[in-house]
Amino acid sequence: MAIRPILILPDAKLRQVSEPVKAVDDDVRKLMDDMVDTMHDAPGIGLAAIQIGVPRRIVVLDLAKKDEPPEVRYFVNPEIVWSSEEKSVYEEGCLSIPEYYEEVERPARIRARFLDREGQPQEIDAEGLLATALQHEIDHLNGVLFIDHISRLKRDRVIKKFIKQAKQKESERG
Ligand code: GNR
Ligand code: NI
Repeated sequence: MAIRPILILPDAKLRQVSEPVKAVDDDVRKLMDDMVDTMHDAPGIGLAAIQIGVPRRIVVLDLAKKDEPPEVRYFVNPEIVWSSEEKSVYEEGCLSIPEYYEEVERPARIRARFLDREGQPQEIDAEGLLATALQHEIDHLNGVLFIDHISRLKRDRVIKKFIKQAKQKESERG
């Protein structure tokens, strides 16, 4: 188990499309454990493997509140098979775009298929924060960030800010 560094905007890897997992084996489970450690340390409610630089279609979620016991969920090769016409709006954030929050509109309810930690096929009906978080994570697997769902003006502004921050950090390192 280990906490791994989280990639930050504008890291080009965040735009990569992740590859399907062929078999849910011990290597995949070890990676998922590192993802959970990294997510809990951050802390965040979800993490996609590409956020720690691994381009595989793997997501972990834990929507439990701080004072509640952890409720980790594992999703391998998740696919949305149905989404509602009805939309809902949540204020989203992303560990790869720290300290930036904006409202995003997405389908209010989805049905997703995925493999669980044991490689067994599962289906889930999600609504509320679970639906939002799962869509946010599946976007990551396709190289999509939540800022792609906001206005171009706001998106360009936040990208510019993070490019500037990255340049500053680079010059500090010398
Ligand atoms: O920790 C996170 N919180 C969050 C809040 C609203 C909508 C989505 C999220 S996911 C985010 C963690 C993250 O960046 N996952 O990719
Ligand atoms: Ni994210």
